[in-house]
Amino acid sequence: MRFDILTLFPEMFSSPLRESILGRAIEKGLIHIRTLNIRDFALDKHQIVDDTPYGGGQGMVMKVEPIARVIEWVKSENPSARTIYLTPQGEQFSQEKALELSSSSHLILLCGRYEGIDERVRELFVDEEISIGDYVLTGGELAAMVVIDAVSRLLPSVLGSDRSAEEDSFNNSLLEYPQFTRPFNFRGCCVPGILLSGNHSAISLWRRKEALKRTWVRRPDLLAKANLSDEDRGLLEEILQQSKTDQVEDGA
Ligand code: 4GX
Repeated sequence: MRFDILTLFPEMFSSPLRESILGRAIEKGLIHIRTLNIRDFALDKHQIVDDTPYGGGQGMVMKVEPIARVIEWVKSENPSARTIYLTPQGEQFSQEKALELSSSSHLILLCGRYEGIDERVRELFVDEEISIGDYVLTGGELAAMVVIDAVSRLLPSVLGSDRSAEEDSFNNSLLEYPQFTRPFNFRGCCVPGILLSGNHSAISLWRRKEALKRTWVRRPDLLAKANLSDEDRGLLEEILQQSKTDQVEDGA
């Protein structure tokens, strides 16, 4: 899969996407990430990429021509590349969206700065707008990195064979159970005994119950959407009963 990032700050992408799992995916040729500096596509002597807004108001707006030229340049290589603009006005990014994008072969990620881009870029060149959440960043660069990271790890053989993206929380729509590794006792805080029992079916059941408990407490919205088995419902009933006894014991 290929990602072309259109940005005024290509340096921001050098380290974060080249470490660890994504670094190995690039080495193995599973993903290709290229940054294109929008400024290089400005034709005037000073390579100007922004200008004051028509109608007045504060700040600067990114000009249409350099962005049009860089997108047309990428599209001349591959007309089927999909152009995504990162903006708080876009569709909220999610695991489901990441999965959908992972079936594309070529994404163009447009990173805006200042007060945004000239509206005609959207009208003429943008296929899709994505927001990574309801907060305001200084530019679309970090949002593009979030999208690339979440999409890349869903590609076959990017995550090692020991771990499939399929098993993740959100795919089975529950939060994950708590994990422990050595030492057994850290400052008097011990690992739950069941995990040392060697009883694999009991361990699976404990983990499922902990995942349900955590989701019920922290993300009841996810629980409502989850596909629960009869066993899950039984465990949830136990969790509910247990929390009631705990409340009585606490004098709540
Ligand atoms: N999820 N930003 C875009 C420029 C901008 C300003 C005004 C449109 C209108 C963001 C996010 C995000 C900051 C990227 C502002 N564009 N992107 N940029 N949240 O905050 O994706």
